[in-house]
Amino acid sequence: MVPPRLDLKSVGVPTGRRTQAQELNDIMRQIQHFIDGEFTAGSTGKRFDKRSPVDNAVIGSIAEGGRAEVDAAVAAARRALRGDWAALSTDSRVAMLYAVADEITRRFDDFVEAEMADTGQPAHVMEHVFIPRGAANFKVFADVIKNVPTEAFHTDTPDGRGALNYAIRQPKGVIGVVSPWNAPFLLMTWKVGPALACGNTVIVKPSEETPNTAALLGEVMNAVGVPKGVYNVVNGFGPDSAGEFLTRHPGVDAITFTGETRTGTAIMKAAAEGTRDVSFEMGGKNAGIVFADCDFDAAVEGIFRSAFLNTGQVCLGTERVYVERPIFDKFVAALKAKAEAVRFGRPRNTGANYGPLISKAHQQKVLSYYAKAVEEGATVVTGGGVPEMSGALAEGNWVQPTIWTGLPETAAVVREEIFGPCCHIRPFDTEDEVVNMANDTDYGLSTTLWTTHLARAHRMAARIDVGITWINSWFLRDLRTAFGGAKQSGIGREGGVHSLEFYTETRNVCIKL
Ligand code: NAD
Ligand code: 6OD
Repeated sequence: MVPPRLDLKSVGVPTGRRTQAQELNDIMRQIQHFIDGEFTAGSTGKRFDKRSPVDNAVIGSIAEGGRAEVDAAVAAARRALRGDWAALSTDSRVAMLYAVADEITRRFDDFVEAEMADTGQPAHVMEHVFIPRGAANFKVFADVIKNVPTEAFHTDTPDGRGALNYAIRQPKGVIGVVSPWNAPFLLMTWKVGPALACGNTVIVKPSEETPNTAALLGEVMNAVGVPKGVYNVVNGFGPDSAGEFLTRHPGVDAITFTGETRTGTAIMKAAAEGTRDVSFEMGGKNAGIVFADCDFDAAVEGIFRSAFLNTGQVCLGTERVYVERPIFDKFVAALKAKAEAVRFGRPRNTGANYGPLISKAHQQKVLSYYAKAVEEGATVVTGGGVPEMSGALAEGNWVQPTIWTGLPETAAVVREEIFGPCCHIRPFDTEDEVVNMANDTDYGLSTTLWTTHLARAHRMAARIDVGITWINSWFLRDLRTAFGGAKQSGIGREGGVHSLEFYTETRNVCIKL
């Protein structure tokens, strides 16, 4: 699929007298790095294919960065850090970030198309969730940096004249941003927005699966006059490629990473060299808890979204569902009906509302868990395989939304993050029992809890070891709040003023009066 309306200046492809269709095709085929304000193929000469999740057709060729590209990006980011970017007043920087958000909004359709091409997810998810959040990620942190005060103390001294202590915030430096593929634009800008608002410069390493929107953002930066070197993108893989070279580079002052917990472990080791700071958002095996006193229809809809949105590829998603026994059978039947009603198809197909998984490799991983669930004795309530697709779509990475019951809490599909459209549902009888089961995991990202009993909701929220508990809701975000994972789901908190802790160094100034 060739997405329409991508800007022809996009990735440094010479336009010449070629037809628009040819040019658009080239843009899809040539994803470049964005270094020092220029799109470049880099010097490795290596490229790799981008395949569409819907049919595995090759839709792009991505430049693979090596040490030279990372070196160039770091050099550019360091120049900008001390040069043109540092020279801007906070007001000017804030105005520029507002302009970035406005330009994203102006080119909304381009971002929607680019992200749809990368992920194969339906247009409505891009239009209502992922792309608007990209714009918001710049505006919210522009507001934060403008409005959050720093501390000041009047200090007593023996001579009675006193001293004034006050804090100033300085940018931390060059920030390495390593992003995943599941919500590429939202998750990348969630880091780039606050990093730039705080006066840092960034080098983004997007997922090798989803390079398009990071490249488009380079165009946006140039269009609104963000100085060269402030925003850089180097494409490539993780180990022994751009990801590792970036995170090991001594010119990178701090690393913010979103992805798998085991990748976080590797990046933490890299960051230990030079004792650089890290902020990590990682995996989850999140519980959904449904009490018999819930608003039943809302709970079914909420768990359906949390288990199956984005084909289950949401770190905050629910792969373990616990339902209070009196409504267990009714709940399972209602969720089954919704799961069986999804309509698979291409992102722009108005008759479809459900997309594929990101890659063949991921499809194989998810299907291996589907097989494992059966081996471990699960009752397959629905799904468990690949839907029947015709024509080119038969080559896509489709899997059925899948619900299991009947497994012990020790089963692999109940313990391990699958990151697919599936969940195990188990009945429970008491609050203590369900709290123990919800907390019996190495992860601690989120919970969604459904009850109309106010005291119980508060009680449960305090007892579940996660970064965020949603009550009668899921993925309802206020970007001013602290966001992050407990246990192996993350290190640190971002959001609102919490992002300032990571993206700035607070310095104290003490004046004897
Ligand atoms: P991943 O860890 O495989 O890859 C993420 C990024 O890290 C990619 O850009 C990849 O190229 C890079 N990378 C891989 N190995 C690296 C290395 N050794 N050094 C440097 N970079 C390296 O994750 P993914 O498969 O892209 O995303 C899915 C995972 O992300 C899931 O586990 C999901 O739970 C997690 N996730 C968490 C959150 C959150 O907010 N907690 C959000 C989204 C996704
Ligand atoms: O909403 C966010 O800020 C956020 N980090 C969401 C993560 C989604 C994971 O797939």
